[in-house]
Amino acid sequence: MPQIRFMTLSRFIIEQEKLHPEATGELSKLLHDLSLAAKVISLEVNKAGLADILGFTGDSNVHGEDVRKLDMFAHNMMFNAMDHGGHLCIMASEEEEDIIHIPAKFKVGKYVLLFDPLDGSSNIDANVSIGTIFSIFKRITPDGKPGTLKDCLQKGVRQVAAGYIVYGSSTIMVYSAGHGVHGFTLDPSFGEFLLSNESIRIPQKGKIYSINEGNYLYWHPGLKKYIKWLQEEDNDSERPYTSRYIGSMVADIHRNLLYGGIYMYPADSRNPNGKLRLMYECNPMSFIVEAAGGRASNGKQRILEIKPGTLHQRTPIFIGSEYDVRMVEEFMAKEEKTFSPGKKR
Ligand code: P6P
Repeated sequence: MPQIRFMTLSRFIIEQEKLHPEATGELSKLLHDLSLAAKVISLEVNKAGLADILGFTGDSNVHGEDVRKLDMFAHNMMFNAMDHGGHLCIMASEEEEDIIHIPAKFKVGKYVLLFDPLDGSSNIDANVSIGTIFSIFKRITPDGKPGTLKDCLQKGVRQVAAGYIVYGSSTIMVYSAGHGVHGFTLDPSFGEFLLSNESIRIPQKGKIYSINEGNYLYWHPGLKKYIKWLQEEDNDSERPYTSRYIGSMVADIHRNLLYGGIYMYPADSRNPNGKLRLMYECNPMSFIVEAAGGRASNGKQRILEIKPGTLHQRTPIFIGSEYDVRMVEEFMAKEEKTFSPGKKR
């Protein structure tokens, strides 16, 4: 009788903690609180045709993007799940322009949480997979006082943990606290995340590329040559690759993490910094992919080495199997002199 390994996220976190004597248990409790938020958000995301949640609030977020009710629900759920545990000194969210302080009535902790509560929200009404992304740092300002923007604006290499939850055919939470990348699938029948992918490793080379080819005209010439190269026939390098683009970064990267491949959101002649946000999208996803043996850059520099200037800054991103990210970097380097990202129109 094959032994069924009934490993819940909570039990796994505790067992992982035992492996590291220096652990105080605070990060474990933080991750546990995050999983609670994920369960509630998953419940709402998976309710079909719920009129009062789907659709637009009529508001727009800090970036002028239409905010959907589920975005704000997810943002509020993350805040309400995380503000009172005593583990955080400050938070930041894609949905809030400024940093988010811990209410004065709650204890201030030593960690910093940045999150995108619901990435891919333009897909909500079409029932396409969407996701929550989170990034965790240790504070760098003195303990005991409220956290500051300085605590948030740290290089990605300083993250102590990061992860995402993808709400798809099932709800999966993937995280790393620096000791491997592990995936847990939510069993809705009793509301537990069960270990489903232990020690995830991304294939060194993939056969899938993910990019919005509708922007081809505006791309770096080296990127244009790379994509055309991927579409040529060559058995040795397993070309042509397969194009898969969901339009939800978390879902695209999750698939490529398991199967191998590359996700790209480049700068182009209209958007000199691309579209995706460094602090709560690119840094956490890069932390995960690198921990799984992959690579993540802005085309020239490792994402995790980018020194942040502002909370919502954007960065181009090329992320996935090491071979594939290195290949696109080479194609772009050869054409560097012939491209300069234009000013945003
Ligand atoms: P485009 C979703 O809005 C998102 O931030 C990512 O999740 C996704 O990969 C990308 O933007 C899609 O953007 O311009 O291709 O529609």
